[in-house]
Amino acid sequence: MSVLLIKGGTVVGPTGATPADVLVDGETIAAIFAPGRGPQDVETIDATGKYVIPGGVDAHTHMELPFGGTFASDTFDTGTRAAAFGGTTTIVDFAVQRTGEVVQDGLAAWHAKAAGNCHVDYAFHMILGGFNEDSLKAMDQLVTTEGITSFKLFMAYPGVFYSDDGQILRAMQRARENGSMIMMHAENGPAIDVLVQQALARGETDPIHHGITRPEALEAEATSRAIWLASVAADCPLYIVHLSASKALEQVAAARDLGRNVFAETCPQYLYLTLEDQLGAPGFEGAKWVCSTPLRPRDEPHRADLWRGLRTNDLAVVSTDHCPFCFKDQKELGVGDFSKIPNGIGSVEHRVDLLYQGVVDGKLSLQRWVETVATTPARMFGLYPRKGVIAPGSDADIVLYDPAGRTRISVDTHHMNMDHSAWEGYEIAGKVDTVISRGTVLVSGDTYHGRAGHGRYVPRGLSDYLV
Ligand code: DUC
Ligand code: ZN
Ligand code: ZN
Repeated sequence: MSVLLIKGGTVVGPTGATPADVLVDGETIAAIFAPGRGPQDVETIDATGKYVIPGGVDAHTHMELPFGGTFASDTFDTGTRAAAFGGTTTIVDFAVQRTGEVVQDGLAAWHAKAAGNCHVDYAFHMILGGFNEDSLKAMDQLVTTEGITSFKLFMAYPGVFYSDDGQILRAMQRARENGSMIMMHAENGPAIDVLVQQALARGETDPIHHGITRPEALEAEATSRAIWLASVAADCPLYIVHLSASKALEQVAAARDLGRNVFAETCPQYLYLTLEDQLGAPGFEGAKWVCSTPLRPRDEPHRADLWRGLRTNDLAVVSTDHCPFCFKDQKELGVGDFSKIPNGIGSVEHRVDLLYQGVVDGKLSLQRWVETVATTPARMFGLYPRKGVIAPGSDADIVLYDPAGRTRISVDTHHMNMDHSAWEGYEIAGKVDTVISRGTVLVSGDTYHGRAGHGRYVPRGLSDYLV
């Protein structure tokens, strides 16, 4: 097993930024030294001028998700390689139980897709897409023997992944008993479907109508309903995924002020992109940014409120909801009918950079950057302290981040399996320099040293945050 000293950098974690040298022994971090006090006779990586941060943990990805008659275009191979390039060394992907399918069969299918193909470590949440009596028993089994401690339910997508309030309540009650977390796609699907049919009947078929027919009120209403249902289930832990709207955030903040087990994430697209500028792009171009929840109107306060929520911890985590589809043949399924555009944006490669830009812009502290992209997702989903922190005994998942570097995002240079970039032309005043996963250097400058099969399945424990 090789020994490696990362020398001369500034180690950043939730509690501060400190000049320190990090000793890696094999797959784990062995020690942290005051600068220059580590062993002299070992291999070194010079981190002078760089931030040394825990590898990113993206707690929301959808590799190969079946959706809208097609599949998300990144495989576990291409998607985790792209993640590595962007400084993310662990993903938590969503295994899927389709309607009518046995939960464990859905999980086995997800293991089969991922095993031997991942470049970085991976874990799973489980989507309960066909909730019934057996799902309740399966939840217990997944928590106790499979290392899956969080379950996603959908208040949206009737006829596909949708659960009604009774199903949601029963899942929440079971989660309260077995200690797991309910993750909620909080949008009122039946009401959205009415608006979609009305829009199509009026001939409103362009991509922007995807956003207009999913208004803030229907995200806020569903978020509020989920929070109330969780209170009926004895304060079942609840995590709202891809929160995009100010009024939904208000619901989360109010619950948190009462000390409730309510948490939320947002995604880079909601922090930067808008209904008018992207979804409303000319012609069919806006299809690139069709995702749910949708991008929100530019002149409303959503983006500023989400940045503030990240600072105040009403938003605990930034994930990507990485769900890429190519424009050609995939997004194009919705030409002439926005409701047929597969929902999703690909960002797994860019999350760490895009949030670092928030530091540069004065919207987040350096510590909060690391906390929201690595430490808190690890703690939220039972991966800590193995992941999400630079500390003796933790996995040596380490990123050297160069604040003097620059990243220009483009389809020409990204590594995701997509024929466009939702972030084309974005410039970040910083750059992922070196990426290490369990002691193995995957990325060094622009050179890739990783391989499919390096990434391992990581069974998860219960969330650290539950009261
Ligand atoms: N939202 C998306 O944009 N894509 C996949 C599923 C989801 O909820
Ligand atoms: Zn969702
Ligand atoms: Zn998702």
